Amino acid sequence: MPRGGQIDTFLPTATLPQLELSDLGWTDFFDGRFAAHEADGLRPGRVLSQEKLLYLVHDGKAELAAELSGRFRHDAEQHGGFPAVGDWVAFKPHSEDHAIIHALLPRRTAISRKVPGAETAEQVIAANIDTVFLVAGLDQEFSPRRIERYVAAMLGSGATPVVVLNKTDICPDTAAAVGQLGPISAMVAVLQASAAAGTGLDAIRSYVRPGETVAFVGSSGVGKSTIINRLLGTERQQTGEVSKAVGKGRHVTTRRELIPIPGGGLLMDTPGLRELQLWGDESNVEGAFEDIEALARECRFRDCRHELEPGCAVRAALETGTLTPERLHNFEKMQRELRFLAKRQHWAKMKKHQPRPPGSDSGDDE
Ligand SMILES: Nc1nc2c(ncn2[C@@H]2O[C@H](COP(=O)(O)OP(=O)(O)OP(=O)(O)O)[C@@H](O)[C@H]2O)c(=O)[nH]1
Ligand SMILES: [Mg+2]
Ligand SMILES: [Zn+2]
Repeated sequence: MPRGGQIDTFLPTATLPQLELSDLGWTDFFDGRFAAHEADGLRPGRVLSQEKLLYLVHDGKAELAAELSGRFRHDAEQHGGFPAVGDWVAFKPHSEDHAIIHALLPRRTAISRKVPGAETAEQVIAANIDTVFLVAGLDQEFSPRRIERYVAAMLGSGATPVVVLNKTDICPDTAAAVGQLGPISAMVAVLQASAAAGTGLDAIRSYVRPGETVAFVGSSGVGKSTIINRLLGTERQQTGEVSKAVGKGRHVTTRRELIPIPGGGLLMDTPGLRELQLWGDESNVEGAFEDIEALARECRFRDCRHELEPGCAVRAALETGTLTPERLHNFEKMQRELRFLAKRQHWAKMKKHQPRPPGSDSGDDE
């Protein structure tokens, strides 16, 4: 691949010090899975960032700009399976800072959603994540239902979701905000922080253990990059003013990026999500609404729709206030979405649907 232009701007100016593969998140899980590639003379590297079909890979010694081999690309176009940020790949070095990726290693965990738009395909937002911080701002954008949705969407990922309520400095009553989360706050850890005032950061930092990867996910403007800068102790990530007119962030971060911290752990910054279309099956979502599932088991009729049936425990809980109508509505909406997704997946399979390459999904990261 000729040097210059795109690649030069893609390669960061300051390269990282030498790292062990374990510093980058390599574990026994990958050892056995890499053996066959090692026999082929390939080397392992982790994808730190991606720009269309160009990947920035770190192998412990250096960062390399990498492209997919023709065969890999062809297979991925036919069957899906493009590398995502956080993935481990098997590559062949081409020159000092350029490589060809020949294979993708299986993922320990994967945070996925349906690609934005009409297409029925999975998009892996982040691979091999240990903890996913669902960041929300305690400002006028605060939405307990959105947090509930994010938690439910993460349960099937294999990563541990942790809610971070940021901007406590501008919230007059944080206890009330936590209260609005309802049963969610008993299911996952809920941290409070102010990246601006520098409070609550130690609790976040305690999840960033050597060799572990944490990702920051959430709407634009909630303070993901600001928190990351505080954790790093430098203004590495660009952050932005929230537009007063719209009350929304301006999507300052434009691509996913994995940042190894000298001394341990890796942080992933992501662009603000506008929508998180669900990908997975109903059982994942049910896990986030165990209280409603338990109530439904108490209904007199097994197929109770919680409408006009007598002996309905769900309606009884709504009347006493132990269950809020908003939470029930959110659950039912997510169930409907996943049922619809299952139908679409079925149709897509019948149509022998072909996924498109990454990078053409400008929709996320709006
Ligand atoms: N008051 C207050 N403002 C904060 C805090 N954390 C971040 N901000 C501000 O919120 C705005 C958005 O912060 P970013 O870190 O860029 O938000 P982001 O989540 O990375 O946004 P995208 O990159 O667009 O997804 C900036 O103006 C920050 O200064 C906080 O704890 N308190
Ligand atoms: Mg950002
Ligand atoms: Zn019922």
